[in-house]
Amino acid sequence: MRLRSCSKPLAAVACLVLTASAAAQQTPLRTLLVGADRRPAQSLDGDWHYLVEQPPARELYDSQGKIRDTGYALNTHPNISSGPHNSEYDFSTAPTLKVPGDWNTQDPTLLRFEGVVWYQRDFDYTPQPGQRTFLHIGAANYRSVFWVNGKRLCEHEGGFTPFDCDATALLHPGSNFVVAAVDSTRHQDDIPSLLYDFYDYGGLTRDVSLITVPTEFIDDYRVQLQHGASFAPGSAAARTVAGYVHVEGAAAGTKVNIRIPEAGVDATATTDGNGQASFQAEAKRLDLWSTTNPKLYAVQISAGADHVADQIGFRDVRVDGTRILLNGKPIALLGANMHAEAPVRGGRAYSDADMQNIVKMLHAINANFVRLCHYPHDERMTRATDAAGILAWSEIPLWQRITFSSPEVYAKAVTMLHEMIRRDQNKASVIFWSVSNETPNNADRTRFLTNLANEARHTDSTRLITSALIGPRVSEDRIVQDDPLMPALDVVGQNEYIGWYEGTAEDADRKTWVLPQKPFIMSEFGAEATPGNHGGAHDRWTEEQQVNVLQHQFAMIRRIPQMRGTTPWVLMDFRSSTRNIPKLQNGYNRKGLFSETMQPKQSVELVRKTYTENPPVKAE
Ligand code: GCB
Repeated sequence: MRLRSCSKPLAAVACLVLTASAAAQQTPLRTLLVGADRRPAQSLDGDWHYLVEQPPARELYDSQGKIRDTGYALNTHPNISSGPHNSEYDFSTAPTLKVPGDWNTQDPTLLRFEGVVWYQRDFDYTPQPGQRTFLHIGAANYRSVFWVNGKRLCEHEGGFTPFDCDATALLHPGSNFVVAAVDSTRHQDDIPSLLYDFYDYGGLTRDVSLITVPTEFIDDYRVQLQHGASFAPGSAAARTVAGYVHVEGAAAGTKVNIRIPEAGVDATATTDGNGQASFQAEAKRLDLWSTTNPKLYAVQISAGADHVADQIGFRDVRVDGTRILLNGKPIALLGANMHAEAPVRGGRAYSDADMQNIVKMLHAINANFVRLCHYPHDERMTRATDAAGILAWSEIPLWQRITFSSPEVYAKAVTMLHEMIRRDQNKASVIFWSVSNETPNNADRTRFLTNLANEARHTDSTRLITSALIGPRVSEDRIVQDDPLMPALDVVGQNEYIGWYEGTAEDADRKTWVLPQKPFIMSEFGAEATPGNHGGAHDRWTEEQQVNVLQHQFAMIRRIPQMRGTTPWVLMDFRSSTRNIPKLQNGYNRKGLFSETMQPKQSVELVRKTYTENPPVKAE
């Protein structure tokens, strides 16, 4: 998919123009380079000057709410000692923020700031003839606008997915500058909308770089185990690798080469009129990726002068009745939820060290699964789960209530879904695309999410589509889940907080669940415990009560035959502006098994022991 850049105010979806024609190749593109993190790049991470704009942010928006291309965007310097009075800002002497990184945890005055922050940095650049250069942005929360050398380059909406803007025509040899305005202001028609239980970390929260590619370049590829392989006893081992490579700007008949030397794959294919080359090749030997053997292969893709080298695992995931099969074998998913919150340092997670700390905590509970909440995490996270053999659930930030009746909001959701899928479509660990979390059961919502789930399946039929549901019909102790969204899902996530938001931990012992014949995951349950706070099993906010709630939950889950996975809420305490009980919460949701500094609460040992010795769910 490629997107032409456009100048409509901040509505990326309005700019979505699918183009198939190679003839339009000189038009600036906004695209999404698959494997961007694997390409040689000129990093623009580091110190960026910044200026904060208080609402209503008139430097960025005119009185109609349209983006202005004047003022800060031009990065002029004030005449301080001579000449006429002109501008009253100066990036060159302004303080700096680190990119990647949220602004909230870097400047104490911005801890709770939600609004517009302007960023600027200089960089040297040497154009290379016959090449295109993209500004790659890993994520900018929530809306962002970029100017290069004083000219508008692109805009993006959505705080958790990457985008690439073709800056070729705006760059020149020598010194250049880029200005970005990032707006984290909440609006009703955003995704997420006005209210959510996680922190609105603003800024350029992920890597920024310049990626240079030839005029004809690989922008998209999928290299996977052929879906639908037979794993039946006696059948030949599944080892057909299949997929496609898309070459932007390529004429029909362009040769594409896919090599996986260790697996003995050396395939060639040719592009069709849309630049797409499909291939299928028998591997001489192929170790399938699994939780116990997370084997990744070096994959080399080339087309003309362009090359991409990736690391890809090959596996199959599917549903059979109420079972989830990984490489043909039933699997039980034992995990936890996790926000993209940096352990110890605090703020948005972005570094390899952050990801390794998260993996360390998952290992500590003997998890083989993680639900990455409630938005796509940094790509380093799914690289880390690929390497560690931890299966992952990835979700778009469609949290509880959004404007389900709006076609514009639906278009935004589709864009976010595509951006999420496209970035991680070659990650073996990612087995679930989740379309939402805890949405109200009504006709608009059901239509919206059913269409979105179908869109997800249509875009990627090799993974399972899910959503975390809430609010089943409760009649005394009988819980009947009959949400009409379920037919659109392959696997159903069920959230509930018996013992915390409702009743006592022991109430779980009496519940019976009436669920359709589908695989379920108990995707949220838990209780808050202030780290180091001790008391009896019924004393709220204590580690002992958290353990008690989880114990009764595990016992209840064990009695539900369709349950194939559990993810307690949540692996680690996380910052939330809605959690304001002094001393007990201090701005953090305390349902973590670990504190925000990775101190294990008593529940860590309970979960580890349960997952190791007596798992609450069976594979079949
Ligand atoms: C939920 C939400 C999650 C919250 C959690 C809580 O149901 O899905 O985002 O953080 O409950 O702690 O209330």
